[in-house]
Amino acid sequence: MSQPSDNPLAYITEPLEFDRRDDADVLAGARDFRDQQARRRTVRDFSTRPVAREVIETCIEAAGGAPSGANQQPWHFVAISDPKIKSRIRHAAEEEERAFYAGRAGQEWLEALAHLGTDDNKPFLEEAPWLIVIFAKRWGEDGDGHRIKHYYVPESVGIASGFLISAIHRAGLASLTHTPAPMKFLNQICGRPESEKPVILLVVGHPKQDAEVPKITKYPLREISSWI
Ligand code: IYR
Repeated sequence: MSQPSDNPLAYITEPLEFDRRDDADVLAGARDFRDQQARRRTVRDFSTRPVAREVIETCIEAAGGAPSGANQQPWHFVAISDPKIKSRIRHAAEEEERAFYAGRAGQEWLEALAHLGTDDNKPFLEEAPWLIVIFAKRWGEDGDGHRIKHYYVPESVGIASGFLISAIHRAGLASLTHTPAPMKFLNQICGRPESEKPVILLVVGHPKQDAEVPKITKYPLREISSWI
């Protein structure tokens, strides 16, 4: 193990903790995860059944394990279960969405969405037990209020969001990646600074009994990959 030093560019290591597996186990693990992920669906019919805060905390910890540019971890998660705040978010989101569906989106976008059956009515923002707003920290700050440049912010936050969605699915819960546009109102409601940009409003909970989802298909391996 290398020793700490006063050099700010010093590189300190620790032994890698790693589960080493035989080839059959590696393949079984890959298949297992693929099959598990294939059962994830974006859900819009949420039950009001509560979910313990500890579950959400644990899933956010999993998201925080994502890789990020220069390990700057340029994300912040605001978890909301307060019904009054959820109601404010619903009303603010629906206001934006009314304008979106009434024409701001443009014909091409509305046509692309038509098969998902979405509209400006967002009852899940009040019905689901948790909303998690994922913020991207566009820049950091040192102790003196100077800006610190962050690197690969959209990529890092996208990866962490994927970790979070997978953690929620693995826990046996459903989620919806909701993106009211614009979503600047979330800075104000969540009390987050200008340096942070809300990127996803993740709705989390149990699906309603008899929930329905749009009938969609995923592209097969040969269409999403090339092999060299
Ligand atoms: N934000 C809107 C519209 C919407 C946009 C895309 I791209 C989607 O994949 C789904 C919906 C809404 O949430 O209804």
